[in-house]
Amino acid sequence: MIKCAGCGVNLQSDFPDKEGYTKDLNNKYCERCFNIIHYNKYLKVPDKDYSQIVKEIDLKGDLILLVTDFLNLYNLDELDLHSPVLLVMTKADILPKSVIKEHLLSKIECKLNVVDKIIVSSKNNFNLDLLYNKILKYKKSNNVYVIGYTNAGKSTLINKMVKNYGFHDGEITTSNLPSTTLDLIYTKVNDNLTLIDTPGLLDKGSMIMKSSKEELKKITPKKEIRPIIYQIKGKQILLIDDFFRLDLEDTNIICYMSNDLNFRRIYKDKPCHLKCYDLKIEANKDLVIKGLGFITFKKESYVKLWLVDNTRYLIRDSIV
Ligand SMILES: Nc1nc2c(ncn2[C@@H]2O[C@H](COP(=O)(O)OP(=O)(O)OP(=O)(O)O)[C@@H](O)[C@H]2O)c(=O)[nH]1
Ligand SMILES: [Mg+2]
Repeated sequence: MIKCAGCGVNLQSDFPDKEGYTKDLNNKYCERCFNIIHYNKYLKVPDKDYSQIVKEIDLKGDLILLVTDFLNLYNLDELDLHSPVLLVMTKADILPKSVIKEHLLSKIECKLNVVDKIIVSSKNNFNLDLLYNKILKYKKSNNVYVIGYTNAGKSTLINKMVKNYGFHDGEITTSNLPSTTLDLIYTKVNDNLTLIDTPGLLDKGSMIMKSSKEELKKITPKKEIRPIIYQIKGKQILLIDDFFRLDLEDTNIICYMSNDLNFRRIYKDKPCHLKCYDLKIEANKDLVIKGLGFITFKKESYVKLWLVDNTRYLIRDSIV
C-alpha cells in the first residue's frame, strides 16, 4: 500500500468520503492533505483515540520526543509513558520576552522518565542544533518517535530537522487545524536517525477541538505573546471574544494568550450564554483554559469563570 506523504494514511481511490482518498493513486498526497496545504480547508476532526498508538510505541523502549508548547504545558503526566522522554517545548518564538527560559524549564514538572528538556523553535531555527545533538546522545536506536497533543508542532519540527540534517525538504502536511497527521510517518533524516511522526493526541476539553477555522486563527499565536496585565479595582468583567469571561474583584492578573484575541473590560453585568464556574484561586496560581492560554493570579481571588460548554480549565502553580 502507498501512503500519503502528508498525513501517513494509505492512499485509496474508491471511497471519496474516507481517509486517504485521491482520484489518482500516483499522487503523493491524499485529497484531504491537498485541501489543507492549498486552501487550509477545515475538515471534521476524526473521532479516534490515538492513545493506543502511543502505548504501542512506548513498548518499544525507543527515545520519545514529547513535543509541547508554552500555552499547552499541562496533561503531560496523563500520558503514562515508561520509555525515555526528551521533553521539547517548541514555538520559542511566541514566548514573551519576560519569561526566562531556564526558569520555565525548571517549572515543568512531570512524573515521566524525562532524560532532558529543551526549548526550541522550528520557525526561527532556535536551538535545533542542540536538539539534534541531544537526540543523538539519548537515542536507543535509529528510530526516535515524536509524540504530543494535536497542534503542538510535531510535524513542523520533523520537516525542519530533515531540512537541516538530512538531504531533502520535509514533506509532511502541517496546519493549525486539529488532527492534521493521521498515522505514523517514518522520515529518514540520515543514516543515523529516523524520526517517526504520530497523530496528535486529542484532548476533548481543549478549545482547539471546538473552534471554527476563523477562531483557530485567532487563538493560535503567530508571534511573540505580549502578556496583558490588569489591575482590577472593585468589580469588573473581562471578556475575551465570545469564548470566555471572567468576573473579577480587587485583584491583579496577567493574561498569556494570543494577542489576536479581542480583550474587553466592562463594568456592568450583562446576560451570558456561557457555562459558569465559581472559583477560589490562591496567590501565584495559573488558571489554564485548555487550548487557549492561561491567566496568572498574583493574589488570592474569588472569580466567576464563564466558558464555552465542554471546554475545560485547570489550576496549577504558576510557571512564569
Ligand atoms: N510560531 C510557531 N508556530 C509553529 C511552530 N511550529 C509549528 N507551528 C505552528 O503550529 C501549528 C501546528 O503545527 P503542526 O506541525 O501541524 O502540529 P502537529 O503537532 O503535527 O499537529 P497534529 O498533526 O494535528 O498532531 C501550525 O500552525 C504551525 O505553523 C514554531 O516553531 N513557531
Ligand atoms: Mg502533525
